Amino acid sequence: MAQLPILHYPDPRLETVAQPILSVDDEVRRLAADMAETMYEAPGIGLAATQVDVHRQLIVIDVSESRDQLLTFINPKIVAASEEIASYEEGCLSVPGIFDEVERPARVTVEALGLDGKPFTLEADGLLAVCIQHEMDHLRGVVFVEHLSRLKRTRILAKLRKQQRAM
Ligand code: K2U
Ligand code: ZN
Repeated sequence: MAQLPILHYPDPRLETVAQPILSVDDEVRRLAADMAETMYEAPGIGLAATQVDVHRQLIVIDVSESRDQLLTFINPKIVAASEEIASYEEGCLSVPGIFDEVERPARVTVEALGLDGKPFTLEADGLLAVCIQHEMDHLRGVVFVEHLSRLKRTRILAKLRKQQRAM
């Protein structure tokens, strides 16, 4: 397995819309394993293929305290979302050091393929629901800061540019 480099906002490659995976083969399974290793090392609770500059519909998530409950979603689709909205302070491995409140549906139902190529359906709430929606945003080319106000985004960009100059 290998750790993969993570793209940092505002890299335009993060705006790429991911393509569906047509065949769940060993290459896809190797990519998922590398993404999981990258996520655990970061550390993070989710990672989308877009963030490692692979524009295919694949996300890995582990919201467990024990860090041993890995979920892999291939070609995920949200097929139902609650009217109830929940607010959660989100971060992103592609936007280091930035955290802010984002409002999203509190519960979602997701249909996807597993690493065995078989379809499954998952009902999620809490942090798992937030993470699934956050990662699926990445597959649409959307970073969580796009949900914030223009003023906040401007301030975040200035902070990130200052961070990058200091490196
Ligand atoms: O996309 C990413 O970079 C993964 C995020 C996942 C996330 C989803 C929803 C809410 C917050 C984060 C990273 O894991 S950010 C780092 C992190 C780690 C643990 C808890 C919260 C944030
Ligand atoms: Zn993210």
